[in-house]
Amino acid sequence: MDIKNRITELIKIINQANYDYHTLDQPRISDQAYDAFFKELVELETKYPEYKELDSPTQKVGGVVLDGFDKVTHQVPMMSLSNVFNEEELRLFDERIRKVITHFTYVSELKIDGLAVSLVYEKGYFKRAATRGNGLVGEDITQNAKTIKSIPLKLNEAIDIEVRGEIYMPHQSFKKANEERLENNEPLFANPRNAAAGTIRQLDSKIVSKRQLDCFIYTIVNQKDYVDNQKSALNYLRKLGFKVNPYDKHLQSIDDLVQEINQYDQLRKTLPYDTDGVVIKVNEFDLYDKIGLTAKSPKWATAYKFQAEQVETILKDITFQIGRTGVVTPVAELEPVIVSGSKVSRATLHNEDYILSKDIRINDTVLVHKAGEIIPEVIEVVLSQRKHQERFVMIDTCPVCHEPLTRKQGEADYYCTNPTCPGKNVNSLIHFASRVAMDIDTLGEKVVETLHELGFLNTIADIYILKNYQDEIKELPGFGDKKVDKLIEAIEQSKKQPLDKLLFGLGIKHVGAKVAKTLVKHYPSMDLLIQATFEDLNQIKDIGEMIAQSIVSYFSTQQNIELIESLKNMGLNMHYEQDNQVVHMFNDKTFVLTGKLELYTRDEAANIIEKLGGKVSSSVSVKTDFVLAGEDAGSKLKKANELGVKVIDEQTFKVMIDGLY
Ligand code: 1X8
Repeated sequence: MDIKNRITELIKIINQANYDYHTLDQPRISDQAYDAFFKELVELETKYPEYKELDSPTQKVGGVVLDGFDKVTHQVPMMSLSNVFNEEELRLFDERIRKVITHFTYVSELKIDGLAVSLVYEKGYFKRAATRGNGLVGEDITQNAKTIKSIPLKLNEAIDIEVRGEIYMPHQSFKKANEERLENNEPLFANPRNAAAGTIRQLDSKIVSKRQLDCFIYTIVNQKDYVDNQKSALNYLRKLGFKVNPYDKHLQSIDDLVQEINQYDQLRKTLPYDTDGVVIKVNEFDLYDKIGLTAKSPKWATAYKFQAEQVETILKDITFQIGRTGVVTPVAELEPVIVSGSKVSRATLHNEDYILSKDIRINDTVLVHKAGEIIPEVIEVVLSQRKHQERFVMIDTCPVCHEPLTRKQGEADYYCTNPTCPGKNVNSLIHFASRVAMDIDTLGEKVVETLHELGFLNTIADIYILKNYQDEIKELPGFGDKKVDKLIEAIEQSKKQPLDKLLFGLGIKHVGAKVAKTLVKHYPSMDLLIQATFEDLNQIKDIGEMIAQSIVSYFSTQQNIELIESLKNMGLNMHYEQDNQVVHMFNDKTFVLTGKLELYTRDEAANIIEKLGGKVSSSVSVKTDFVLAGEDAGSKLKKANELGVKVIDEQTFKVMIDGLY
């Protein structure tokens, strides 16, 4: 088959697989098969860019980096929906329509909690995606939308059409994104909607691609040109290849809807994405003009908003947690309650400003919910229940070491700046040893705490002196010979960790795993980094003023320099080696092929060698590294033997390429 046809075929196979997996939720081919097709397509497109097609799925991995987003004027404004919050308001909505028309039906759909998006297709090909913006003018997010697997790059009909829907972040992607942010010391997304909003505004579409957003489409612009009613619109959108939420219902009256609402409310708790209500639309498009619009929203549709589960409980106390950077966070100690299905006894109060702005006081009755159905949060005080509670006053000394706390200008957080604060240190030791930093797996939280309590561990440097105390430690309850030997071994091993892991492990404020990696790429040794000035650092892409300042400040503290000196003396790796690209043993080697090959054709063998960095030559010389000899090899084999060139057979060749090819 010729290359162009193969590319077309691969695009078809992969797009179908994407559709089955991401739109229908019914995968039909294995991940391995998918990966193999994808790899083949990438290779062919790289080699033959002239055959790349507009709907190629390779665009879904992103890669375009923008300076900013262009503005897009919507051909038809993107309206918002009016809201109703209870049955009474819902019936009023129905009555207002009934004043104008008598015979009509409704369609109910789930309201997806994400960001509205408009997609334009020309002759069936995806052209542009835009955010809602202010309804009239939005932002061009075409590159980012392209990475969303359920947004088709080509429709099943070659039509011009604009459709609208909601981009959202499924719970699973949200969890993953926050796990990553936690590892990188970045602030967590409060809920999937914020995460989706933050993601879609990324200028680097590769990041968007990794975050795994999704998109439901629910309406067609100028829909009367295509279909007569909403039910048909949804079905037509499905037919075109869009992902349409499956839970729409055709209802004869508002009574039917009232009946359905509770079921929707139950259903939504089981779904892998957030919904915040039910959208109700009059089904028949020919009635829309008669029903009309308000300035902001249509009168033929509304959103019935679900109540987010909020539960009352007593705030028994406010305690303080100290993190490894020294940030002191107030925590609500609650009378335990069940919120959205699980027990909650503690909730974050964020910082002093949060508590004061809501005037939260100990012994108050408070309303608790789960932000984004996940993170427990105190929303507000039930003031009617307040008696004589005293105003909250932020502590001014560290709850652990009792040294004064400081609050920097322009920041909401208080810090314990005592470098030897034990509260800070246990956490900083745990972080240092953790898998994401120095990866000393036998030095977990409990072991650190015990060794810290007993005075063996105070600073990071103490970890590397533990071996001097191993006999003592072996006597401790719960330790024993084997465990301590393993611990010491793991500590020794950790000395070889890459420099970025060490940097991340030190717990320098604002230096997460990613920043650490960026730093070592620019400063491949600790000494170079220590000498870097604020201006040097600030010039690096992704290193802003705040990070640069924090690094300079860390390295200008005598204690920190001393710590690094002792770590250096104890033999920790202070240099960064650029990512060793895996170099195959064929790299830069010259091959001569001779004789009759059984497993590969000559071309195939030559191809493999070249892909792995080698060369194929036609004659044997002292410069030849390998002669691949098949059956009936003649003069070339003889020459190789004379010159002492290594001769391999096909089986050996296969073993050599296996695993890496
Ligand atoms: C917003 C939304 C609509 C639908 C679902 N989720 C939303 N967030 C729907 O119609 N199924 S309609 C809408 C709007 O018109 N602003």
